[in-house]
Amino acid sequence: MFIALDGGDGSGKGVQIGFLKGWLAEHGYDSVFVRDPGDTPLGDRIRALLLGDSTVNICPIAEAALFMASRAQLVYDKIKPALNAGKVALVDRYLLSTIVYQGYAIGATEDEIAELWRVGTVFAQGVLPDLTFILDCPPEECERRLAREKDRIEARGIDYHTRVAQGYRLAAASWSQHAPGEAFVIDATPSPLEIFEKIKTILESRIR
Ligand code: Z5A
Repeated sequence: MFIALDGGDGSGKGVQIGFLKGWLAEHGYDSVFVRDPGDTPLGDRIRALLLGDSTVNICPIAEAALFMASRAQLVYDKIKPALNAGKVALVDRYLLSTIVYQGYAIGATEDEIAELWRVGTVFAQGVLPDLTFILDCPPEECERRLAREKDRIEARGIDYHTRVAQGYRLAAASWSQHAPGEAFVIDATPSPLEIFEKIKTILESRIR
């Protein structure tokens, strides 16, 4: 089974992934965890370029292509082998992030969004999550939670991140037109344990 956690930066993905890893281990599931972008030698270099190096100008389509290239390697090196071995693959962000950050948040049209899903699916070699949990958190609250230096994308300001939050809801609403599997929007403002209860209930009803 392939499970993705997605949502704005600071929405609490890392905390929920910690709970999920514990739950999976407790219930005897062998799992592999990866974060996107990164987690391969190529992906880590692309990640540093995309998020860390503000001296290199990257145009929007190149940015989308770099995120997709990092993911292609991650699928090839880690996700496909894990799934083929019968393990649960757990990812922190996936193609949905590209659809939202490089699509909706920059004002892409519905046709462009559909094209991004299509090309993104090719780069992901057709390997898409069975279950996607979207942590829905107001950008102002996310920003309050993140008391650290901002990366290139985090530094884009509140308007961009408001479009990111809206983009997640739009993507969830049109999910079945573009992707297999199921996506669930989870309110990320209650306590971490309350959020995990909701995720766990859905997971228990779906996991094989
Ligand atoms: N990006 C992209 O543009 N296109 C793509 O295709 C992909 C990614 C794949 C990757 O960032 C950046 O790349 C990201 C999108 C872009 N940038 N932005 N903006 P990353 O991997 O470095 O980090 P992140 O994904 O943005 O997440 P994060 O900063 O690590 O945050 P998080 O994992 O969602 O949250 P957290 O670490 O679990 O929690 C943050 C804080 O909030 C922490 O102090 C927690 O204790 C606290 N927290 C968590 N839950 C709660 C609740 N429920 N209440 C109160 N406080 C909480």
